[in-house]
Amino acid sequence: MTRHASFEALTAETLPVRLARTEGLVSLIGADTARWRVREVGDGNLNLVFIVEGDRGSAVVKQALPYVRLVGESWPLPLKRSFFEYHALKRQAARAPGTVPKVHHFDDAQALIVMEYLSPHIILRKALIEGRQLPRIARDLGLFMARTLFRGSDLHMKTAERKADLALFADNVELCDITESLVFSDPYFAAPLNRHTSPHLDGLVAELRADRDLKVEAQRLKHLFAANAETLLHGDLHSGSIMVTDTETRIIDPEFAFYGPMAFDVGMLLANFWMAFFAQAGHEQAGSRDAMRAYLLEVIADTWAEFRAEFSRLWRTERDGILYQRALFEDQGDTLGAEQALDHVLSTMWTDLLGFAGIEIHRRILGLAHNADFETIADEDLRAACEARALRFGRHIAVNRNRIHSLDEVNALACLIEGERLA
Ligand code: SR1
Ligand code: MG
Repeated sequence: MTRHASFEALTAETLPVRLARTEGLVSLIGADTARWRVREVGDGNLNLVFIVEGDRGSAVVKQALPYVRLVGESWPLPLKRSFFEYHALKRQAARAPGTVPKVHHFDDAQALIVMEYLSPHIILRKALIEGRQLPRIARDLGLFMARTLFRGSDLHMKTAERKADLALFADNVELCDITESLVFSDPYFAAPLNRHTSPHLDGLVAELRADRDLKVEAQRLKHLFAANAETLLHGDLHSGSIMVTDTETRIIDPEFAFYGPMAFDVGMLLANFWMAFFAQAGHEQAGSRDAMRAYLLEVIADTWAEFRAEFSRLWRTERDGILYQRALFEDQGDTLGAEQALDHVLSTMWTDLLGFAGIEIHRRILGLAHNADFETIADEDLRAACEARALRFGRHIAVNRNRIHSLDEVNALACLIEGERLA
């Protein structure tokens, strides 16, 4: 008997009956299940998501499906991803308190998690498409990444605990495989699930697929992703995995969690801000988005600055793991040695995050899973033009990552490429 033998997908109609005795839900919503209001709101690529409201309060019930929702039953996907999401949420809550939804209940057999309903939060990607400038995201996301990535690594954890955790998350094989294929390989050859917006991009797509330097770089990054089990990653940290209000930022959906390189989460997040930047031209019907573009570049610079500052603070105060031990540095009066090592770690991370950002941009335009920043641009030619600029930007930062030294340089490059649309 497998651990999911009794699994049955919920519907809005069956949920109140099937979860009527789930204490973690009943105590939140109220005992009279006839009064529960349930709606399925999942708009992601993989799962069912229900909002349940009642006399007492509300909750979200997220349930995995045994296949990729975006594609259908022809692409089976194990239910155990819910287990990894649950364990990642627990660890993130401990390492970066207040940044993820509270978990009220987990049912492994039914692959479901009952968690806090975040309201009036909206998905960050939607807010950026609408042109909303959220004041807190750079600080909140910089802190979230620094705290989860640092505290989940051998810089901080007891190494026996980290190794046990590494073994636990190593079983998240199929979700890693999605990333390994969809992000690092498919965009660079004619993979069956690929698609792109318009024939206007055909020439550029052919150019990128023939670009030896780019392909080698993408494979070096895949190598890093697969082989460098540095820390517990969120694993899918894009603007669709973040919920916001003007005063709060929460990070959701860590089902892709596994041990990988720190730069992956940071690069993916910044890539999504750069894509938002290049998509703004497609959302200018109601007025210029110049201020929004400037805001996005500032968010990128500030997120990286916040990340670096917090990571450096943790390096100086919580570096209790087996790496760069104090015994070798501070305890011998060699504070500068510890700072030198920190500079090495941050500068390697910088180089790698540019690579991960570049290929994340490519896969969202050339691969299976596109993003709404571009997809909601109705005019096909305009959409293709926005995407072409993002593709060229992605190629440049991925291939030249060893020769780019600051975010000012990268943001200046983004402005240069964006400026070509006006020339
Ligand atoms: C088949 S899943 C496609 C994408 O959706 C998820 O959100 C991840 O980003 C994945 O790569
Ligand atoms: Mg997701």
